Amino acid sequence: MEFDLKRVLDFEKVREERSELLSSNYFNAHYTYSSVPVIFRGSFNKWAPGSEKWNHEFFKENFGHEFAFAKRTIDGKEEKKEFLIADYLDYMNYNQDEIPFYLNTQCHVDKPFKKAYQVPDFFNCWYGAWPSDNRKYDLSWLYFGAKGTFSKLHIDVWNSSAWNAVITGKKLWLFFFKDSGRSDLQRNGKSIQS
Ligand SMILES: O=C(O)CCC(=O)C(=O)O
Repeated sequence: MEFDLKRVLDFEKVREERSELLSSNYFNAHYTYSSVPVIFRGSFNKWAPGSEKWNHEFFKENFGHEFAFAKRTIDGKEEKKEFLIADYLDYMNYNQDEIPFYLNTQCHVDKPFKKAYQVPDFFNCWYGAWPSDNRKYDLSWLYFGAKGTFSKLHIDVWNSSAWNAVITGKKLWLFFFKDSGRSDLQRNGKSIQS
């Protein structure tokens, strides 16, 4: 898919920070409450010591035996397919699909893996601080994506904000600011006005 990035991205608004230098007050004022995306380069391996070893083989060994659903949308029609995660990791490398399936899973949330990374204090929120028994969802996902996979333009569940770490590969995010004039943002599958 070809994008004219200069037309859709407003690079001026995307800031970079050093996570070890940030206080929660500063982060909330500059990013959370003002809905501004921010990039932390090279920080994840400090939050998750050892994560440089989290490659396909690592995920195969730890989660390969789990099943998860992958989705894709072709001509507006969503298809869903269940994969053994080990098979999906092979599919990532060898599939020839024009629009490949994109898999996400929460199979890590009850496992020791969830403790393999520490999130900085400034990402804490009241929902995450609740005991897990009281929470309807654990808002944490692992995404495995073959080249060319994508998520549709959306607003996150409950209008929440998210942090994402790219563990291997490359990922492109497109953010549309409230004043961008886009009226096709999706919430719960329904179009909403931006
Ligand atoms: O990584 C993706 O494709 C989607 C991630 C997402 O929706 C999120 O982090 O809120």
